Amino acid sequence: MDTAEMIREDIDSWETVIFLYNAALKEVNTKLEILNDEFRHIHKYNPIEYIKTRIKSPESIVKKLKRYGYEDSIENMVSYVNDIAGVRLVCSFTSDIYRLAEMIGKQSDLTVVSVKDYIKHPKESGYKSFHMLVTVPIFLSDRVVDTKVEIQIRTIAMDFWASLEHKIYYKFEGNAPEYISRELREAAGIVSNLDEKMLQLNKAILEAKASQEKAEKGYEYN
Ligand code: 0O2
Repeated sequence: MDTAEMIREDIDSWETVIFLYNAALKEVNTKLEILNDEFRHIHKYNPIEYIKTRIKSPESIVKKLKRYGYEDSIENMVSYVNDIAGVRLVCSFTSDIYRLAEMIGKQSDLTVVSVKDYIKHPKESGYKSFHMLVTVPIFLSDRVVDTKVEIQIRTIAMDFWASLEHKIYYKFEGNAPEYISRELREAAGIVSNLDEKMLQLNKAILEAKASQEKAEKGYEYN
């Protein structure tokens, strides 16, 4: 059963819906923490720098429904607003993003509904991030409800840009002067260059460390 079916059956209160989305956030958050811990345990490396979770505000939900041309009802909200429960994974390098997306895709109790790769295909604004819409089963006392969660995966640099751009855009309510949009796109380009530079540097550091270790081992045997 999904959230919309559950609402059609009997439950139509805002509190119940928010309870479900909160439960879904907890499930996904715990899952991601375990994946991160396992990765650290095996590879001595953290792919996730930090995790943020949020429930979309009622004002933003209503705005989105209006933008899509739907009336504001609980049924429309669970059917058409996919990011009511949102998890943001922030990592160091772009390579971590795809590694995490693959790990999430392999979780047998998560269903990947859709994927949007705004890293390979950035938005007009310059926005970059990897989005996955998943459903997670929430086990209640008498039923199981598949609940949607949007997972956004991005680097620290992408997160820095997106957070500031979001604030600036909100100040203009989407109608920023052209030169501001242009400069934000330019800043997004700088962020991409920085991400690329840090990725290359990290590769160089790992290679240098590996050859140093190899040389030290060789020295021990002689
Ligand atoms: P907030 O405040 O973060 O909740 P869909 O969800 O598929 O029906 P939508 O909304 O176009 O359609 O989905 P998309 O493109 O996956 O974007 C959803 C979220 O991604 C946004 O939620 C933002 O969090 C983020 N996002 C998308 N585009 C941009 C952008 O240009 N700049 C920034 N800073 N963030 C962006 P909300 O509802 O807009 O906001």
